[in-house]
Amino acid sequence: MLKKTLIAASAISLSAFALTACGGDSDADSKGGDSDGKITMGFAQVGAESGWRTANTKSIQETAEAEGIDLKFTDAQGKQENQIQAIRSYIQQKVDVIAFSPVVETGWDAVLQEAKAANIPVILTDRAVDSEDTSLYKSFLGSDFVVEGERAGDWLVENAADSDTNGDGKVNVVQLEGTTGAAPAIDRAEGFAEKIAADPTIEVTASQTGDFTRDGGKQVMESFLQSDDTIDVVYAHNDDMGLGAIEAIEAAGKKPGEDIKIITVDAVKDGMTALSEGKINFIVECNPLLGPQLMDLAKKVVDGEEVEARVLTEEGTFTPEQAKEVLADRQY
Ligand code: GYE
Repeated sequence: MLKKTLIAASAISLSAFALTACGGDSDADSKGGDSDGKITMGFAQVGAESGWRTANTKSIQETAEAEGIDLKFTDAQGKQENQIQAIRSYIQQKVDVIAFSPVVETGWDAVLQEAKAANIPVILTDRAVDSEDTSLYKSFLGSDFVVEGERAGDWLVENAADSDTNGDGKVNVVQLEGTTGAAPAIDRAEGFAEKIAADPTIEVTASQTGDFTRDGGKQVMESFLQSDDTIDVVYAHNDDMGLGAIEAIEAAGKKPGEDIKIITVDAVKDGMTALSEGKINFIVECNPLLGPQLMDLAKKVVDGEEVEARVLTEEGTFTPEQAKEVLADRQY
């Protein structure tokens, strides 16, 4: 059903959108925010690839409901073309505001221009787009992924001696990358590389995408372990891939957290549990609870208020001891 609607929407050209807009679709208008004061938001989510994403979706859905915002929600199953189709269908439905978390950084200009031509404000949440034209969106709400990568790199530089688990004077790191072309994958690799450059004993010996999933992390780690028995450290761009790597390491008869150190990003409950058990050594936090800040921004842009072009979320880092302290109170 949904697939059909989306395909139909994508087949409509830009001029057809303009015509519909001029003709005034009364049905859509009567459902829109203007007549009953209720804001309609179209949200195009990446997918359900990780614990982080599940918590993010829940936060958005629960906050929209609490704030009386009519939320139209689609899950793109990790595919950019699905997100583009969803955004086009939101334009056609004349929602008041569009928000989305772009699966990859590039390739958004055309559809964002269509939203702009239809006078529908767009808010980027969680991930950025790589576009020269910043007038295509009102604000970008989310973490600084370069800083997250730097925090992971700083920890490794500080703990380099301890992390040389086989004592050969070198710290061999394998990297489990997030989705290829996604902002958090690009930036977390960059921030990490910048920091570890300070210590010539640390080297990334292999790096491959695990697509931010547990299964992806497990499979890539299995192949890394088969071809290299000198791995000291895993740097995974999210908890889920780190958890997959733990399974692969245990299956290979090694002890995660001891024989091979593990650094991850996110700090979702399963990650924090593994951290408290000493199977992960360090987690850089990335907060998925973007719902309240997103709905706040949406109300402002729909009211025509100026908003900050960049809204950052606040986050920290966790060691195993700190994980034990905060685990019981964590919401996600
Ligand atoms: O770290 C990962 C998810 O974009 C920040 O996407 C998000 C990332 C998050 O799949 O777990």
